[in-house]
Amino acid sequence: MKVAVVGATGLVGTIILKVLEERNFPVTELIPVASEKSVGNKITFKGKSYTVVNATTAIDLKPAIALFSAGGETSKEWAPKFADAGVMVIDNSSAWRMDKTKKLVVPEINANELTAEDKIIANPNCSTIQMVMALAPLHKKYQINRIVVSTYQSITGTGVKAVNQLEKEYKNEKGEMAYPYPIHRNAIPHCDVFEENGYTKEEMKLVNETQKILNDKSIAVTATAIRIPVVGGHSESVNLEFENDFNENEVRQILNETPGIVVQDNPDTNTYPMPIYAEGKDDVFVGRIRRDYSRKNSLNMWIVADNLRKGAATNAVQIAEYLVAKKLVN
Ligand code: 2RA
Repeated sequence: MKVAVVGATGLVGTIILKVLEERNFPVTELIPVASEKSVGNKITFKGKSYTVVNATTAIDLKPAIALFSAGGETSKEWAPKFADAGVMVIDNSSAWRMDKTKKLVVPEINANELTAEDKIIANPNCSTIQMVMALAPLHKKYQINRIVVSTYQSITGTGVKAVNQLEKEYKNEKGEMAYPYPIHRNAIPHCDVFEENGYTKEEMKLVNETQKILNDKSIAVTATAIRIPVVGGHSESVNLEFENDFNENEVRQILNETPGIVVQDNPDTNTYPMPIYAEGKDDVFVGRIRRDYSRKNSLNMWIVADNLRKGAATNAVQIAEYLVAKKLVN
């Protein structure tokens, strides 16, 4: 199968290529796509060298699937052009996520909604993916009424510029700033841009995307997204209020039995998820599961995942795997 990776030279694009190789996705020909400044560069994939091309050339090469991770503007312009050429697009930007005509997919939760007519499929935001992975089975069992989430997000979510800023600050050197403030020895309560309502786009993604993926606008969600000087993954402190009461061990059992979830939860042995150990893995790790005694039918938990993998690249490749498995793509 001819597969295009649009944004192949970026942080997530590079991980998409790695995941495609690791999972032995049936790529017969890779079409790495990037901006004009990278056209002509070479990329090695499965031991073979490929030349980076621009989007126009990529369409002419007729890929079956195009995995996009090139920002919202590029997706808005080029995803429809790829789709009009018969290519199934899986887009990692926020461009199409809240479009009523587009599916927003975490394969373990709602891949079954996909049809061959879905030519542009939206990959949810990283912090949303890891949260709904844990919440979907609990919503099904206990009906979630309210979610209060605080995220502690890796700088890799911002990209190479942020990683460079932290490295420079760590060495006490001056460099390009990805954030309005130092990130070393700091926590910045500002992920993405502020909206009129005082929340950031990142926080509103957690609200809107969660309701869309769980297909339930009655779920009340409020979020605070924090950037911290960590590289391995995003962490989330989540407080849930259910319609129905629950049993904590039953919650652990439900999560343990959910594909893609690993429960790490034993205070006696200091066992709980941490980004340093989640890095490079595709699972979503859940721990610190405990009743919130201050409120009826309420539960606290801690959720950690590698934001570049299950939060982006792996989820996108899993969508592509679903399309192939269900013969929704030629
Ligand atoms: C972030 N989730 O972490 C956003 C985009 N990757 O910055």
